[in-house]
Amino acid sequence: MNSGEPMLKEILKDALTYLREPLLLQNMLRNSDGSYEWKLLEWDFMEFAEKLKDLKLPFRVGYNARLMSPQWERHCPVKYMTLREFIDNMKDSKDEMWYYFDYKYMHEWFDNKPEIMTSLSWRNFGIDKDGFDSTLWIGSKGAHTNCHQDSYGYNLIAQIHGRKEWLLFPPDSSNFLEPTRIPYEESTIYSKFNFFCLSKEDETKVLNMPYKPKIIILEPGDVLFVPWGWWHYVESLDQSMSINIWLPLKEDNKARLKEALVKLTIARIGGQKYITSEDRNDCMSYYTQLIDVALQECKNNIDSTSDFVSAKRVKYNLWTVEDLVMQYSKHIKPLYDLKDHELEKFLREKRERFPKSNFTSELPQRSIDTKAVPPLGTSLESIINALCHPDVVNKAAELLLHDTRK
Ligand SMILES: O=C(O)CCC(=O)C(=O)O
Repeated sequence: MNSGEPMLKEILKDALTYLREPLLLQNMLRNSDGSYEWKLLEWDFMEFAEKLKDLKLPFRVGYNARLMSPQWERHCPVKYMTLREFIDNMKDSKDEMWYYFDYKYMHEWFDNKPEIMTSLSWRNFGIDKDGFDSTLWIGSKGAHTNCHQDSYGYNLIAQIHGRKEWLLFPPDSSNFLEPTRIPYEESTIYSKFNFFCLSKEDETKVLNMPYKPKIIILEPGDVLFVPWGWWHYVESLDQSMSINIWLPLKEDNKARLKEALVKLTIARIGGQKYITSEDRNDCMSYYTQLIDVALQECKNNIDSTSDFVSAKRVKYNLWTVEDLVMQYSKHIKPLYDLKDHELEKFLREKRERFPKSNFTSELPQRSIDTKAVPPLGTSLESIINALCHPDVVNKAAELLLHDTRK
């Protein structure tokens, strides 16, 4: 980063914990001579592949086709390839399928490769972390992550290769995005909408929402800041690679309580089969214990947090997005708000890029999952979604917190 702006990392360290609008951070990963500070950005795809040698990576496989429902992560088949095989296969590919090595903690895959783990660092954002705490995403054209909201923390995403499109809806959109906890993933609330290819009917619903999305196409070297609660749909526009890190927030205690309530509800009403094996526990008291622990953490934190925030407000002048954009225009940009007609065009083009003859409602699914996960649309699923709706869970968490404070 340019030595003329040494304060920025100190400002960001603090500001990223309270800003509520997503931001594009540019020219943050370069040295003053223009070279990249991250070695990872200096290596091209092939150089990176050579460092991974024969390591086989699991790529989720999906269809570049017009499908009725989202291609859920857990339902996709998986193909193991080295990165070199992935690159070679994609050269001859007609893009009928997409492949995604996604959501992979780097320490789980490259712990024995220090050169890779230290090839990036978040220090220019005031965060003393490197690859160990970061997550890697490598995908082909069309690889995507369905629209969802993360329960915890805020997020920084660095684009390394290729381009990725991010569509972001504010946290208040929850009531309109048809939240679902099936498929269940701890810390992820999915929307039922298939933004990869929205049906005409769903397009009308999205266009009628009172909240409009922001959009950004990330290019290599760009970093995106996603504050807590922003819903996002993400798609690779070409062969792409990105890295992200989730950073904790004080508010995560309450989110943990809400996640524990969701898990208890699903398990108690007979939905254990929806809970992934790493989160599943057949002993029912386990789930109530999770709630007790989360409640205790909230209780321990409530007073100190509110004291801390108000003391900070008095002591410092908090930076607004407008001030930051004005003062650091070379580094910080707001995201573009899609106008109604642009959103309509965006959604129509996503649907119409695939021929209608491809339209199919079912995907071939990974065989091990078809027994474990019943088809969508069962009444148990509807009951789970009603009881685990963010409004219901928020209210339950508030009542519990109120009760324990007495
Ligand atoms: O890059 C992607 O496909 C999704 C990333 C994401 O959901 C996240 O960083 O929270």
